[in-house]
Amino acid sequence: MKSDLVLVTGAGGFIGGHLVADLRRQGYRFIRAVDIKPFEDWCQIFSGAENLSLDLNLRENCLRAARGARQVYNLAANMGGMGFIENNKALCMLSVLINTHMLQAALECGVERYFYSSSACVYNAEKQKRPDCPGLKEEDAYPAMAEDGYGWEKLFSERMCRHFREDFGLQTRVARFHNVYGPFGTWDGGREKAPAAICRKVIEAKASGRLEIEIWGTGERTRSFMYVDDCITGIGKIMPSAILEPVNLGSNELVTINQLVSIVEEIAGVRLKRIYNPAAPQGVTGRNSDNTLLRRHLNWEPGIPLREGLAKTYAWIYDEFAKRQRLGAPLIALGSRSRCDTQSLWPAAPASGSGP
Ligand code: NAD
Ligand code: GDC
Repeated sequence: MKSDLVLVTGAGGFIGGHLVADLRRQGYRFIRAVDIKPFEDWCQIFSGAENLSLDLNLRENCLRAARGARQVYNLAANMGGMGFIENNKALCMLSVLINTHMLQAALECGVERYFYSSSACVYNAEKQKRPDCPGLKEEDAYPAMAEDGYGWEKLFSERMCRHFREDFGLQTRVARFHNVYGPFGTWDGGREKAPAAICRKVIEAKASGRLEIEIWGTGERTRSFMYVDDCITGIGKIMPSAILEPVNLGSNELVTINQLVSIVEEIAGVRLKRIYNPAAPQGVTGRNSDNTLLRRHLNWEPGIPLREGLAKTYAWIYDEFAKRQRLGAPLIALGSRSRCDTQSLWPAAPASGSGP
């Protein structure tokens, strides 16, 4: 019902902000948007929503957030790209407090439907050892060997959603997101994922005139990247569905990181010298989404082409970068700052290093 109170946690984040925007477009009149960040740090904020800045690690805050809600979309988590999750394993696991307390609160408050954003990081690492590995099917999460820290927490919380449904009757739905990108996503500071990071680095190279780009690893690892509009469409289809078990929500357009860089260079109209940094975080060797189960249930799967999504993402990051410049963050400082950020986490690439 459009008159239901709908709770979105992590609403100050990338996907949460797009979800609140979509719920408003659908005509939901009572949306409670919750995030730990102060409002000025929210990616998107809407005056028509009830916006709360609360720490959902705390049980009492989860009860306050869930009170009166009929639907809950629980997206709040401490997360980021490989540069973040590889260096913050304990912090990522502490998201279990949010997920545990949110499930308890949803049950106590009589929530009717509960969505949980899991991740492709739950998948067994052994199934992701080759760049050309087959798309991951849902059963490939077992035997379990998830991404250290973050992936194990996501897998544990998936199972808690299942047992809250089986034992207590809370109607939970779980989707495993595969690397989501788009406007309003984090694009610098260390939590960014590859698509936004590469866009930023290309923009910085063009703006500084230093026509080179540092690429983590060899550039030959593979991923699929899902544009945020597909993610939001998928959430909207999975929530009311009868899909009881965790289901992939990801693109199946597989690319190497080198191909990702080439697409962004083509969008930017520039060719850069590629400097490969094998000491930087790389994650699994190959990962793609098998959407057989999603298609069977929904007769739909993500389909926005990477080139199309990257063009919109590049344009948005370019505007954000230009705004920041106008605010006086001198280019070279910004360049050195982001390079410094990279070096602070692991040794820089050898100066003369060049990839394959
Ligand atoms: P994000 O970091 O932009 O959003 C997460 C939000 O949760 C942040 O705004 C953060 O402030 C908030 N949060 C963290 N701890 C909190 C707390 N204790 N109380 C309240 N709010 C808290 O990330 P995102 O990309 O929007 O991801 C949303 C969800 O989707 C997360 O659960 C993430 O693990 C999952 N996911 C995302 C991707 C992706 O590629 N973006 C992939 C797989 C899974
Ligand atoms: O960070 P990420 O997008 O996360 O990295 C993808 C690949 O891109 C890695 O091999 C990484 O080494 C490479 N890469 C090259 N240059 C760069 O400058 C860069 N920055 C980044 N970040 N990567 C670079 C993600 C998790 C998410 C989420 C998704 C689910 O792992 O970080 O939290 O769970 O998976 O699909 P990725 O795809 O390994």
